[in-house]
Amino acid sequence: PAPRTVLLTGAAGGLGTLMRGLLPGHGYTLRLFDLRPIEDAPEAITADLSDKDALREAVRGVDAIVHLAGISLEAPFEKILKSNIEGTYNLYEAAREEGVPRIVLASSNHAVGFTPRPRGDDPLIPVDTPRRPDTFYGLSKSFGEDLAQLYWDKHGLETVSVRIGSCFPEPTSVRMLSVWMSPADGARLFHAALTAEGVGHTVVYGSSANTRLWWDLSSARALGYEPRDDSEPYAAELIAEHGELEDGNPAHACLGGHFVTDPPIWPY
Ligand code: NAI
Ligand code: 15L
Repeated sequence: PAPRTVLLTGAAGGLGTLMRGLLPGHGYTLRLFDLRPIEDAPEAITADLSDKDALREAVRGVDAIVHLAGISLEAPFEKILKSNIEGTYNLYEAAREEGVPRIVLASSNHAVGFTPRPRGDDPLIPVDTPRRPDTFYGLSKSFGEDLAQLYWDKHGLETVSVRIGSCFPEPTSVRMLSVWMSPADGARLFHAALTAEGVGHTVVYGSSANTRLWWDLSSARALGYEPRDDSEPYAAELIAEHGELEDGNPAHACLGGHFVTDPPIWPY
């Protein structure tokens, strides 16, 4: 049977707020979890991913989990370790103990951020390209994908790891013309990831059907995802404002964009 009750972690965040609006339209009843209280949803569970008892209770009885909670940008290693690495482990342990069959995991393009972006006739980046994290943040997403593989191989807990590009209401940079995922396509992709049969551990890129796409969406399409949006209508205005991506600019050279060149955040 298709999953109906879904735990949405990170529900107070940007993507969580978008998905709170959109996933019910695909037939889901959401249980919400976040460190931060959610003003318009007093029933939401307000807890940290380090709180194992709260997590265990939160996952009890749900059909699936969409795991968005965590630090969503580069941060000192200790913080990434706590929220993204230990936090994701705690979530998987709670799911295993409570028998939740499937997790949709918010991975990120930054797990492969140091991969040079395709130019000209170069092929699209495949989903099995070697991981090349561009930050400790990207490294934590790389860990999440490996954790998901372990829990599938060892415990039969299924995951779709979604290497999200940029999911915001509109693309706001020239790079985002390639990596943008419209919120509506994001909900379509999460829906496909929640309902496709026999996913084991599947890794997909998360974006719309952009004209300037950099990566291969075929593993996402194989789940039944049919993107409907394309960033191209935003291209002329963004390029007029910012210019095209420059060939010699290292911040424009790789999938991860400026994450590749941003100075490290101290303390390590
Ligand atoms: P966000 O920073 O707006 O939201 C993250 C939420 O997680 C926040 O509400 C925060 O309070 C919560 N959180 C952080 N640490 C927590 C902890 N220890 N325990 C409980 N809750 C905690 O980020 P956004 O943009 O909504 O992203 C959601 C997820 O998707 C993140 O995992 C991010 O890495 C991933 N992602 C998002 C992309 C995007 O374009 N929005 C792109 C690629 C990945
Ligand atoms: C991410 O992983 C971040 O969570 C999001 O805020 C954006 O920076 C996105 O990647 C991106 O690459 O644009």
